[in-house]
Amino acid sequence: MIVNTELEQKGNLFPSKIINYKKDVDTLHFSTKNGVALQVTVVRDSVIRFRYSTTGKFENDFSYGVTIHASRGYSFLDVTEDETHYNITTSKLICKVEKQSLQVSLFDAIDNKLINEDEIGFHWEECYQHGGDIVKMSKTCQKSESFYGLGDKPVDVNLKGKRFENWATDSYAFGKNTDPIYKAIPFYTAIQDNKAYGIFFDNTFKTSFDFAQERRNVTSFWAQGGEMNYYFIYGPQMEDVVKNYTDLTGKPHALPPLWALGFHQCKWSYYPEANVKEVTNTFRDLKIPCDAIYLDIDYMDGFRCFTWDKNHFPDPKRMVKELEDDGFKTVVIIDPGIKIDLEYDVFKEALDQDYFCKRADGPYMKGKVWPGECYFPDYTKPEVREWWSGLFKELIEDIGVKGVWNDMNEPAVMDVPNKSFPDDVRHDYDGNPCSHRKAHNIYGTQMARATYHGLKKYAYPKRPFVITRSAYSGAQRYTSTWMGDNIASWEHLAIANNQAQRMAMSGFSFAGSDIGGFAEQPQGELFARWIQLGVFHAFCRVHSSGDHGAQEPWVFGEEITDIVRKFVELRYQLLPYLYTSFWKYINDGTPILKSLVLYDQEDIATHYRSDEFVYGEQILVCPIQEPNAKGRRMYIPRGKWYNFWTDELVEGGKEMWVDADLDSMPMFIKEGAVIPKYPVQQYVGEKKFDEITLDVYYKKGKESSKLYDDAHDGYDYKKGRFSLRTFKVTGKKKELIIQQHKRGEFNADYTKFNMVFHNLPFAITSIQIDNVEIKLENVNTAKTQAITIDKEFTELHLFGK
Ligand code: MIG
Repeated sequence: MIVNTELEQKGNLFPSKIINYKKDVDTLHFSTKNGVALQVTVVRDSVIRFRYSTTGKFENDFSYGVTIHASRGYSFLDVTEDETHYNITTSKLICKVEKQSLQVSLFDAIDNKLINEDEIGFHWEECYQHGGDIVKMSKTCQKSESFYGLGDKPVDVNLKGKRFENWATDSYAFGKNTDPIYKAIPFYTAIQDNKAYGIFFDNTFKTSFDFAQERRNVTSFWAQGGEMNYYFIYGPQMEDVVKNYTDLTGKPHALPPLWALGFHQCKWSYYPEANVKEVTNTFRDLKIPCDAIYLDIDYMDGFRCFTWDKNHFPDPKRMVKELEDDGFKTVVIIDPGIKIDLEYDVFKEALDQDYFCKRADGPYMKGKVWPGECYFPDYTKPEVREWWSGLFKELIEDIGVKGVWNDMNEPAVMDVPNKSFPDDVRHDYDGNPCSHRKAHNIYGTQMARATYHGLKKYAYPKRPFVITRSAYSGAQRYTSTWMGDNIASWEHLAIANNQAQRMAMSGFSFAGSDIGGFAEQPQGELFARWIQLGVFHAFCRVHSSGDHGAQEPWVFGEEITDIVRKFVELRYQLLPYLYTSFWKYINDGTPILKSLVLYDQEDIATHYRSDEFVYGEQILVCPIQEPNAKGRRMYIPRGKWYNFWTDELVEGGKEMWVDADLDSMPMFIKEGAVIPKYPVQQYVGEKKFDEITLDVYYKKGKESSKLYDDAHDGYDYKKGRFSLRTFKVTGKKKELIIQQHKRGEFNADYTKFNMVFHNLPFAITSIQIDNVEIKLENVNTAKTQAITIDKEFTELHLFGK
């Protein structure tokens, strides 16, 4: 139950008038007559941090959420004072702090329009039970205002009218609107009057957000402890808000290895070895591309982390090698619970070194998980993380496992009502000792972080791959994620769609759901529709509990197998497009999926759309989320789009019916786009190819597209060994020009581009490559017009009549 005394204002305390003000470089310090202190820090021109203390003293300024790599610095800062306010002006924002009440309002520095203002503003309630305060913030909500973000919430895209809580929770078979679930990402973006701003409430205690639910005109957020400490991030474009938030909390430290963007197959559990091989062999026999196979908890000896059940897996190193020779990377699960067993070296070592979490009065935190009674490492202690990283040496370096899957790290505990640690458990919190109330939401992220460092070290010179269930803001720096235990139902297909979009707009693009559903079993039709959605999520994995039968792509009959193959092949063809989108994400925080509101906020018709999204920047996708459908109505955002399957050109800015039998799905390409495609491979790196395809979609006018490439693994790309190509398309009535700009030192194996032209409105009469006319026999005019040319061209010019 969320307790907010907002309405009654019972027990609420408020700042009084400002009596002191001091400026210290980028930070303004205010203090009030009743001892409240406010620090306003200008992080960037469009990012301002607000930090309040009710005692006049601040805690040690430490955050797991904000990265040390965050950009800092502003181009302009000016502070003035008038009778009623202090006015802080940057090149993007004007922030006014009211002298009598400490209330804050923020304006666009260019047009002076109000963006957001405090309602009551900062206030608090004393927390008699635990000490400290319940810190609260309330802001005015404008009539037309909409809200987005908050990580994994299983709800429609627009959050207006709803209230949420952040407390990482193991939520087996959660449903639509279940709250909270696995993650705690206290960040949202709001849009009003075409101005988008974000709020990142960097507080790891239990936090709550109310988006005009309790009162129509008020948005509020509060925490059960800690500081009122939030970042105000101005756009005015939503995409810029998301980018700035991602910059603040961190982009992934490295690109994933390309295989991690392939298709993954998982189940609880594949064992023994023969069963694993049967699955992988069937993928190859049926020619369904796949790059990764997962081992769930049963591979271990009695669920002891870092051990193997030698009956089922007599020689893991050999097996992993054989799988790898067949193009499969092995990913294994590792949970936080360490079995209490004095014969077990991992347990013994952690006990001897004092690495386990303890209760307030000293005893160990004991909890039941899969191995039985367990103790749990305190991953919030640097020394413990270091030790944990080291445990991966054998698994990664020797056995050859390529990825690690961190589960149960909310942390989840069985057979207790709150499903987790009790509040009094102590944590180091990197030298800021605290109780579980403060460390709970960050526990999973710190585990994934320690795992990531282990893999990074022992997989070197290859890139690590980690996946986590629980996460706090910033976890995206280290790991990918999935949404936990969903259900094989049509409703959950829609939830998966919304969660992936929501995660992307919460700075965490490397995400996906258990395709087909974890609990229960899908019918073939649902499985096929879910695959169609899943191939457009950066993390693409089939997983199920196995309780209700098999969930491999071939168990639903031939028709479904063929549809699955078709869409997984499409994913593999589009890998260079996804990889380029991932590069944009790690480069400047651009989310890989864009909900329509993020794609075009100015068009208010997008503000309540939940189903459609843009994959990368130029592919519009809308999954079919109902049985027996022959198509669906969907909203096409403004601009012109080509139906991917028919090349029919449609004008957006309206809702329309789109045909999509079971073997198809609504998919559109933005006009002018150049979409790179690989040949189909059964796994990443299976083939060396001499050419790749560039699908060019004619546009009258201009459009620019990018193609990023590198060695697909390793770190040479960080030293300049990457290739970035920009294709500028200019279409005229009877001409099409494609100019290529190249950057970077990497040279891919392929030497040619097969240029395929879609919907040229003219018949080609001549072609020039870098001003040299080429023979027309070389043009394949069969269906679409195509031509194969050297990849190093600078300008391709088509003339027609
Ligand atoms: O209590 O490892 O969400 O993906 O297969 C269940 C067994 C523990 C929960 C994970 C799920 C995984 C399962 N785990």
